[in-house]
Amino acid sequence: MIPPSSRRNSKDFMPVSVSSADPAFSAQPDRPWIESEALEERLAASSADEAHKTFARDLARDGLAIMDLGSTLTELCDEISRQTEHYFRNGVTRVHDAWRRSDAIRMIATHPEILSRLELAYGRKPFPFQSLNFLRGSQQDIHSDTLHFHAEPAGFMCGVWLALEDVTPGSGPLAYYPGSHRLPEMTMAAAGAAPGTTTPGNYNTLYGPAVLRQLDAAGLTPVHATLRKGQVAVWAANLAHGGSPILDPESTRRSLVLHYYFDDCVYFTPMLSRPDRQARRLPANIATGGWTWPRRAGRRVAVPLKQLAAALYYRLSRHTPTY
Ligand SMILES: O=C(O)CCC(=O)C(=O)O
Repeated sequence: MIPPSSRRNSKDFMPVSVSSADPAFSAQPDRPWIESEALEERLAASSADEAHKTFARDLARDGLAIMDLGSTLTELCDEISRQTEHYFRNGVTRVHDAWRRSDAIRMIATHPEILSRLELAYGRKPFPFQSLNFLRGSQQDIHSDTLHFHAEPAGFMCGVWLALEDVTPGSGPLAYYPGSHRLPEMTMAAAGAAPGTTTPGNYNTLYGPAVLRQLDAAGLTPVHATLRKGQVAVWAANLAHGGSPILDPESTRRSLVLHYYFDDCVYFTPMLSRPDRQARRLPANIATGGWTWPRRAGRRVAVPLKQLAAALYYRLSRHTPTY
């Protein structure tokens, strides 16, 4: 089901200015505007168009907002499918970072309309750092990205999901819980894991059930995003989401997920962090082909040598892991 306010058809591709004449909004906020009481004030001071403002309000209210960028995106969807088709052999259904070899993915990842909406909603400049292509429904357990990709200040991360074909109800649509982005962040420790002991095993047995209990206690229920080809869903970092079960085994559900961080933050992986050691990231920047160095208050912060070496190796190898 698509929220009614997202059923517009903005064919207009022009990037909009998100700048504001009001100096109160010229500094980088410490919280995303969508999480701030100042959102309406900020939108009132912005010259952005109504579609952008509605997008920001939807994201603030539900934790997920849908944009429809018109028919030109459907051609780009076909190009992305063409450029990634060869990966999906021998049972492969998921490809990491195909952006390294696909100019069509880089094109959507840096689409001015997506970047300008995110900048308006968050108040900092976004950059895409990772891509995932799916052939079928992912059937991923319900989770929040805050466990995997976090930032300091909190909240400056989001997921962008593009339907490369019409999503049918039996194909395992993206499932999400509107409003769940406002719940306390679920951590491995809150789910019952001893600090620094995260494994695939206790992730599945502890974290997944703890998230479902939290959602149940909050009385939240899931919605399936049966998007049309070319529609884009954006979710906030703490939104509970995953892949619903595939009911039609013959179905495909070609889709692209992009993850975005925002400038001038510290990037880290909570799942692998310990109280005494933050597992910092050196995220790729799909827009530049390089990296974006983590920063606190404008100054670079250290990234462990191991992480630096891994990022360098990954970049030089131009590896695209498949599963
Ligand atoms: O596409 C899906 O089914 C879920 C994707 C997802 O949960 C993610 O990329 O974090």
